[in-house]
Amino acid sequence: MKTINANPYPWPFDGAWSAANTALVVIDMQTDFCGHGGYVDRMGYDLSLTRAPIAPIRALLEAARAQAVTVVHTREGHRPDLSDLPANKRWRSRRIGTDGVGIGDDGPCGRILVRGEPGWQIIDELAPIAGEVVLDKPGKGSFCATDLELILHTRGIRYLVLTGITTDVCVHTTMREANDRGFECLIVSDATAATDRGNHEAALKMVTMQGGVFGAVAASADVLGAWD
Ligand code: C5J
Repeated sequence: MKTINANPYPWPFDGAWSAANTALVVIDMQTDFCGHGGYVDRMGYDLSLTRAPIAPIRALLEAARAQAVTVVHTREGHRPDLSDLPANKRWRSRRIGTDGVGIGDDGPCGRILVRGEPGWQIIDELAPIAGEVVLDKPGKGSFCATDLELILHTRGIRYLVLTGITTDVCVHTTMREANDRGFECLIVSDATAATDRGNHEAALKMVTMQGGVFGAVAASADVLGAWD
């Protein structure tokens, strides 16, 4: 694969990525974050923001599948008995909006961010196919309380291309966790989004500080060009 024209350095740093040692990570493209009646919609945020990366992610998924690049899909959610839902996470989530409804409570798409509920499902447009890794996580980062690190090491993966929502929360937390574990990370600017445009832009900018403190940033067109 070709080195990508990324910011602040051509990615990856050593040019040594290949289909075999790279994973495309698609974070939390669930109805609760980008679908009508889901958690983000109920909180009153502009859904067009979190839906914007759907088409770029689809293009990256198609390219990754064609090249046999490992694909990892994550889903944020909690056990139905809420035994893995910290009290402060639930309490904070209930403060948004006027009805006191938050994570674990009933909404139009079932219980919010609860495993197995309609709102928790990955949207149809980006549904995983057989053989792809689907990872359930109770937190914002994909490495906390999951077997992601073990799966990546078992497959010999050292390079991560990060997509999904939201840029400033689950994508950034995952990128930071991965970077600290020695993975070389690229975040795809138009294949990620936040509930606030300024936060999206700030999160991307943070990556580029200190010579690329967490990795680098590139547009999906540049990733696709390198995968051709
Ligand atoms: C949030 C996420 N924002 N997937 N989750 O609560 O970023």
